Amino acid sequence: MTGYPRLSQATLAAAAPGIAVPAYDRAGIAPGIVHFGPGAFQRAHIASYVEVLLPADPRWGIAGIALRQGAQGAALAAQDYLYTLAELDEPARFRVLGALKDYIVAPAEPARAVARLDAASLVTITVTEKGYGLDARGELDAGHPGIVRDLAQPLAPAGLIGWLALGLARRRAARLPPFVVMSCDNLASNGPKLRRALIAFAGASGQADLARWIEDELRCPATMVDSITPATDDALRARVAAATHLRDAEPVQRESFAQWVIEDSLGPGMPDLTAAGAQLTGDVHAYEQAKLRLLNGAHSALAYIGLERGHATVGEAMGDARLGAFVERLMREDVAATLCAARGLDIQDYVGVLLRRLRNPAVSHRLAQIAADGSTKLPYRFLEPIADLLKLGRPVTRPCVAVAAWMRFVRGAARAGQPLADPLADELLAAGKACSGSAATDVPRFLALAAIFPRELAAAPASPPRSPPPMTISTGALRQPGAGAAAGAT
Ligand code: CS2
Repeated sequence: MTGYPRLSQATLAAAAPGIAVPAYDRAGIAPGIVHFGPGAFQRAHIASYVEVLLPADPRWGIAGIALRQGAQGAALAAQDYLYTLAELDEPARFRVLGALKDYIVAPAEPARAVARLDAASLVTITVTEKGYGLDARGELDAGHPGIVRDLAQPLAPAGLIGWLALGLARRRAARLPPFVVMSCDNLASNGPKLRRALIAFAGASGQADLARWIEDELRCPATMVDSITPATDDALRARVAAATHLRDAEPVQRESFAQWVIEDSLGPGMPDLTAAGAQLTGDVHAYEQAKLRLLNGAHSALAYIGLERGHATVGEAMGDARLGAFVERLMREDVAATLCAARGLDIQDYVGVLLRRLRNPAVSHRLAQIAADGSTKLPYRFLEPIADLLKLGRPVTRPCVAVAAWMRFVRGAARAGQPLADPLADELLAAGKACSGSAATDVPRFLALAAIFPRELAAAPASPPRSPPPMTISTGALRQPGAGAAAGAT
């Protein structure tokens, strides 16, 4: 592996035969897209759609803006922002993508970030759920430390909302139309939430005119993005070098399946993403909800229950007959009942496709990766479906088992003195440490975390008749399929 040259524009010609590399003139590509959060998901998913457009339309190169320091930008710069995408299938497919034209670490080079934003027509975003500074209701959290900081210094922002507000204020001052802003994070109603957060931020920073202008002018379409993207590791680097004959420090990998559903409100002057395979629809909410509750919900259930049962990857957890069957019933019998219909989306067929994807032997997806940031994922993956099931008078046992498994996961980390990757790590570890082992007192400690559990849900009396209490801290239902969760933590 070490004998191969480092991937760069100059070494592209050395790529192994059959490896697709950018065949267009990269020097002529203008970065019409700015992307906040140019991590593995964006580079594996969004950039692969944009790549398809570039030979015919050179306006849509991507300038990535990272909001935190990290080594990735320098590694990508050393390869002229080229990197390899491995599509995991039998056999895997490798191609070098050239859509990324720049990668700016905003705290290090704020002026360059501003200049890129000034020149963008479309701003796409993957900063994860925790990057928005929203409260449990999905509104701007004016007490969030990052928001407080940016409200005090709107001309030198650090967070996503502050940066977007600055870019929009500059457009307005220059009497130019705003860029289109597209959240591609796993957040229910991501577009409307982002729009409301920007309006609230502009208002709270004393820019009432900007708030009104955003309200009147800004397009913020909702989107659903989907492709399972395991984190980059040395095994991938070695595989990529062997296949491409080039050394790539920052390759990315994903399943070959990819989906991008975008609310049909982009307006004029946008890249033709449908030509690259994206779907435009008026029904994005239905797609988004089905994906978040079914795929992401299944992922989190597999992560917290699977880790407890000694599994390391999604494939292993799905291969555990009891857990696989449990997750299928969670999807088909519980979550499916909470979803709204959309044209062209048959929920039971969709579940069938998801189950095949979760069992794909070509993808090794670590449960620990999915288990991170539980406090931001639980609400739309489990709590909203639980609230809907309660309204429908249906049992909530299975989603509650998944929530209970998350509580045990947190408690386990606290007891073992391990760190927790979660924006609420301090509060969660404190709750976990205070656990005695009795569900009757431990569960309420977690339910009291108002940033995660809405008051009404935490106070909800147990579910419908004959169903066990909703928050039993046990995976007992797995051991007794159909019998409901057994109370009591061990
Ligand atoms: C996963 C997602 O890590 C997680 O929480 O559930 O990253 C999931 O793989 C993607 O949303 C799939 O599109």
